[in-house]
Amino acid sequence: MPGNKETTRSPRSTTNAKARSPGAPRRTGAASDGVLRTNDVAAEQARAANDLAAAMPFNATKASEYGRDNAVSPPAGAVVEPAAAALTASTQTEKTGTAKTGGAAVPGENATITSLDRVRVDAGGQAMTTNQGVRIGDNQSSVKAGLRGPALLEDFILREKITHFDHERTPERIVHARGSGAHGFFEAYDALTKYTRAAPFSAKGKTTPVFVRFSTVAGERGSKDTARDVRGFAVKFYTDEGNWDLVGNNIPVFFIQDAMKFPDLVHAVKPEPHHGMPQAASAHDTFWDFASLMPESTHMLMWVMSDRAIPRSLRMMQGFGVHTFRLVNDRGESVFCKFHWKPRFGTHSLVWDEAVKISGADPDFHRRDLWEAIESGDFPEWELGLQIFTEKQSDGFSFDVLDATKLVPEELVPVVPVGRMVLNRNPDNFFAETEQVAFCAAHIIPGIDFSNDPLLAGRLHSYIDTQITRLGGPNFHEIPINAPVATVQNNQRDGMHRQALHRGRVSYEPNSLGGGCPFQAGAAGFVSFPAPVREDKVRGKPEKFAEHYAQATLFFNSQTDFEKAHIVAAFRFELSKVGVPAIRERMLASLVNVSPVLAKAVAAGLGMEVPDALPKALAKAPVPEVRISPALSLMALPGECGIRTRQIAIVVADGVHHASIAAIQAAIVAEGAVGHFVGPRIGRFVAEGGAVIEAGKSMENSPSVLFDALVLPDGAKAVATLASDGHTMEYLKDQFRHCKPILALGASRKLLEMAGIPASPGKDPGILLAERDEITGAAPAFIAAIAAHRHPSRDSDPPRI
Ligand code: HDE
Repeated sequence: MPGNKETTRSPRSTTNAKARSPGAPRRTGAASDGVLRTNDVAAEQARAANDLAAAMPFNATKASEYGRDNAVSPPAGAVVEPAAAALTASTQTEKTGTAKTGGAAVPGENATITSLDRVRVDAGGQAMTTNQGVRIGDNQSSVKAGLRGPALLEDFILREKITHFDHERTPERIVHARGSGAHGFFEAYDALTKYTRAAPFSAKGKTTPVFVRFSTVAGERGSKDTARDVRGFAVKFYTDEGNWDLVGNNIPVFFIQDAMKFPDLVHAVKPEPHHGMPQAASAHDTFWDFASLMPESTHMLMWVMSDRAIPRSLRMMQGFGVHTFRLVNDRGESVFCKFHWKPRFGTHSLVWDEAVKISGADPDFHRRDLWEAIESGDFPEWELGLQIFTEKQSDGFSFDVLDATKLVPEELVPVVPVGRMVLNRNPDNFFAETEQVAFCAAHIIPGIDFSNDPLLAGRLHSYIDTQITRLGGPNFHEIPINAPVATVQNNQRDGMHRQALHRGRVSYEPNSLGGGCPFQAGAAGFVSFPAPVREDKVRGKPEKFAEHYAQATLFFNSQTDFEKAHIVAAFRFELSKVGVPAIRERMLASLVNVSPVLAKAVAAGLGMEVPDALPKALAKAPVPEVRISPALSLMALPGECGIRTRQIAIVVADGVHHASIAAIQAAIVAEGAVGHFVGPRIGRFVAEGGAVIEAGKSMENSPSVLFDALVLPDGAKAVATLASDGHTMEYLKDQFRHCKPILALGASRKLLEMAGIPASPGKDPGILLAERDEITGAAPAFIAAIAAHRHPSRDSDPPRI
């Protein structure tokens, strides 16, 4: 009877289903039941299997496939324990192992999962071999008919090597191709079982391994790190109930509302198809053509034109799940939720001129920064926070929580901290881990579920679909970095590059020949939240989605003055790169709806009149709950780490005053920063009293944009050398323009004067002067100036020097 749980799980078999144990002598024709039979192994096995099959006379859970109660609380599958393990084996020889086969399958275990140790390779002390394990005698020359003769086709070693090389590249991701990854863990502050049964939140202090990949969106795999772009923030939680991927961005909203428009968006922002330009940039006609015709993108555009799109470090940006998700507890109750990652190092950004110059000086700037921070034990860390609200509550909001172009202001629903994530290990191999990792928005676990966000729905399809091409087939989940630590057991079989050796002949369910295994987990497994749906089937959008500007205005008005100025400058830059004036004008008309102040400033920067406002899709917008949200400014999260991991350039040349630069280096290193000696060239320099200083970097190979702060040395001879080197002025001017701290010791204040840098003590807390014997007093002020990250009072557009 449907719904009757008592009848759904069959009792364990008591049948005497005994199998011949491998290695035991074969029975002769005379069996114990007195019947004379051929001693045929297949028939013998079939008889033994019959006992197992007979223990399941009917499909005991069939009746429970029907009705609502069973849908929300499905029964576990029926299981019969075989009388002997060999009954469900692929082969009775399963224990006759060699060095290759190993032993028999360990009951219930899937050896393709577990830690990455099983695939780590170390060549230390080993001879080189082919892929077939044959030792290679000579890796220098190909086989030829005579030393000057033609190379021979039989050279399987050469051909294997070249063939593998020819196929070393896999297709890059269509979007988010450029990325950097790291391992770490998530730790729950407390049990969150009131809201969710999700494994990572099941107990206070519980830790779950994670792999994180940060990325830019538009650029190709080899593109620069510091492009103006959204950053991907994808976290794979290897939970003990399966993998959960929180595939988010560093911006809490998105450009579009419906998955239907995603290919259009991506085609618009990617290099233009006729000439393949520009790389990793939105500053071109097709992007702004699309954006200005899609007013729902305006809110996201505000974020992308802000300094959020040029982070100082991947370690210094927020992450967001973007969509509204559901949390579901073990009583089947659900609330809505938004995911937030807040960096312990604070939210800090570059400025545009700096980002442009860094992309030439070090296109791997973010990848290097992440790698070096982890290598030096300064582990990046984020706090996970949740905005939790009920569906009913959200019905009353002025915006629709299913619309990914809207955020839920923190002033409306606070962010509750629930745990922390620490990245404490770099990958062993970039390709095997960072490149082959496959995230999927559909990878969720019991306790988490989807909302009806139509953008999310498209993502649930897209990720697996794209991996099939990118990673060469449907078995990418078996690639070690993607394999869960929870066991994987199902009846999916075969396909390209299959690794699992499934034991036995059963690959279907229901079955009796495998003792019913693997069986459905019932209510202990993933059960979809039974969200009611009673609507007409339509291709359309809800009315509330028609409001496109209120949160763009909220974002702009919540920024500090210099953040607003940077947004204006970014729009000016991007639109100035648009060749078609009508597109510029259309975009400006859209900005009028965000803020007349913004539109006027951008128009002035483009030498244009402010046009009439773009007609709105919704004439009368609902009154927003929040008009200013301080949390939307980068200034809201200065961080808790002071100057830890900051990179400081200490310029040196022959004749520097040694003690003062040694003292300042010691002071900043004591605070966890890195003090680099940078010379007109690399190598050794002799200080005033004969002491030697080694410069690991030069002004040529490491321009000042790569550093967070600058120290200029005392010492007349050194200052004279630096004054005559053209690099020095660029060094200083960039530091000044980018509002970064400069400490000038003793005679080096002359260099400030030469660069036109106003050095009146006290006026700009980021420009510090000190004599050689004043380091003890100057160091704390310099450290405070670095911790402040930027000194925006110096910010002027156009730059003063
Ligand atoms: Fe993605 N996205 N996306 N996306 N996305 C991909 O999957 C897609 C969206 C995000 O480090 C692709 O494996 C569609 C929003 C990240 O490997 C692809 C839609 C958000 C990453 C794909 C979106 C994201 C991707 C490309 C609209 C923030 C990189 C390669 C319906 C919440 C993950 C791949 C990594 C990657 C599809 C929109 C985040 C093509 C169809 C919104 C962080 O499947």
